[in-house]
Amino acid sequence: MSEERKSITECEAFAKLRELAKTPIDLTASGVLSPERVQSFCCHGDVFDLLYSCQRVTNEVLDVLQELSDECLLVEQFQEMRQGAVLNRIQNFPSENRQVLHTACRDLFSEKSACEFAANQAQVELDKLKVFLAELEQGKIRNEKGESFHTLIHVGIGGSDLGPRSIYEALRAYADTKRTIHFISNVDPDDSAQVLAEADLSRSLVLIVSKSGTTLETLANESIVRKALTDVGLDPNKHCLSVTGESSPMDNPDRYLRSFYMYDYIGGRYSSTSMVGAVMLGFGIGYENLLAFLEGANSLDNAAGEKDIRKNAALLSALLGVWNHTFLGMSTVAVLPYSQALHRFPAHLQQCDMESNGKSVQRNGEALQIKSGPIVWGEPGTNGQHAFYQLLHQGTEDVAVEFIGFRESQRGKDLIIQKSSSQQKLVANLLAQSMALAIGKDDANPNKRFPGNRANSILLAEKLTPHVMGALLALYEAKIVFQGFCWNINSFDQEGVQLGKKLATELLEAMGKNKEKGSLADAFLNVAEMHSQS
Ligand code: G6Q
Repeated sequence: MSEERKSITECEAFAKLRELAKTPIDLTASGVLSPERVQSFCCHGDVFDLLYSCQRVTNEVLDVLQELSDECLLVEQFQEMRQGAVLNRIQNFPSENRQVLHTACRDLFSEKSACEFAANQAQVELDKLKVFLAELEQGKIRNEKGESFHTLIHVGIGGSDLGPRSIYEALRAYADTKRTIHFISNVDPDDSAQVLAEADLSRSLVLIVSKSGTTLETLANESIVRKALTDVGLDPNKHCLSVTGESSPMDNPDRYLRSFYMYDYIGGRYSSTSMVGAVMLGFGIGYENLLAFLEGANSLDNAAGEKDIRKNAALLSALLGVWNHTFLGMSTVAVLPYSQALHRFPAHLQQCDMESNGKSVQRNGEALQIKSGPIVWGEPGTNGQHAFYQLLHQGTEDVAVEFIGFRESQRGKDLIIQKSSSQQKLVANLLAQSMALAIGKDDANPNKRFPGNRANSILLAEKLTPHVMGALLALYEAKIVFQGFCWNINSFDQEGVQLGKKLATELLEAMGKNKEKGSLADAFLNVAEMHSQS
């Protein structure tokens, strides 16, 4: 099927949507936000409800979005991906040419997996991790003095940091309070220095995570941490663990207390449910919670196979995004979780979405004729309300908003103050913002006028548990993948990050040759000159 895919602009639904986008529904018009609309524009899933009455769509638009989904074979491609199709490629040009099988890492809970070989490989690694965690628990693995390890320092960057870190932050309420997790990602020496100043190295495991085993930042940080261990008389090989690709330069079990694999069919930014996230999460929140997280992700992957867009939250969310971005021209999406635990989740989505869909070439190698991925950003509410919501309500930029909320708090520690709990205040604020963006407010004073008609939706679940976090992660992964299929781009490579890396290496060399103070500008000019001549 791969070569039969239509570009979105060739779809009949594309022209229809263009036409419909000339007169989108006005959410501020009287009676539009009716009880019927609020009730029927709700996609109920096992974990999430997607409330989308405040999106600028009608049933007619939804019907054509369904046609678009069918014409672009979005669900068929998603299923092909899960079964191991080589989707990470650009036709007729050299490319990574790989399968895309992050979903296999969690396809471990039914009799038959969509891709048996990849699920088997995931199971082998998970079993290794289970044994390792049990040995730590039983005191079979200890430090030189016979003490237990109570700290883990996770060293990695990009996909080997952002997803795992945001998930750990999200699930800290479930963490073993006797254990501590630190992260080092930046090559900025202050990042490692800060962590090394705080951690008790003798009781620390250091997890080096790099799929390629060649990433400059991670290798530099590994060396810094190894030296710090050696400096206090510890043997780094007895404290360091690794997660890397098979036969990468880091695939050397002699240098690590334990080594785990991730495979080249899992992209870095999609790797949180592989060993990249699992080792640290297993240590921090325990094996059972890790399994619940994986199961949540798997349940969402299964739900994403539903073709009816009104019954598939990931697909609907993707298509609402395409409607807002491609047809209504909104160039940016704010993801606003009303949950402090999700404070790093927008940062993960920034990478997952923008590195996946920030492309301008189609899968057939031709230039894209429409805009691809939007700019994604966000912060938790209510904090964001006291920061950038001014622009959302009254600015000249039309920002699509995706709220995420939970009926219950994670920890259940709350207090009734002025007749409401803090959780109720949080949820009331979420609903208020959604409504204010949609309906606006007229005023004789132009400076106090709220134009409204600002598209937004709410993803609502009961409580942020490990299972729900897994489902949330997988929902966004599926959303991003569906949008990439729709725009006919390869969402799985990242050529756009290569040039800067290459120039940094050249600049380092040039800086080495010009050691005197003030020579940074010279180094910059030397390298720029080399390239403008080439
Ligand atoms: C993600 C990207 C990128 C990658 C980092 C770290 O999809 O490929 O962010 O995860 O560059 O790479 P390594 O895991 O190979 O160190």
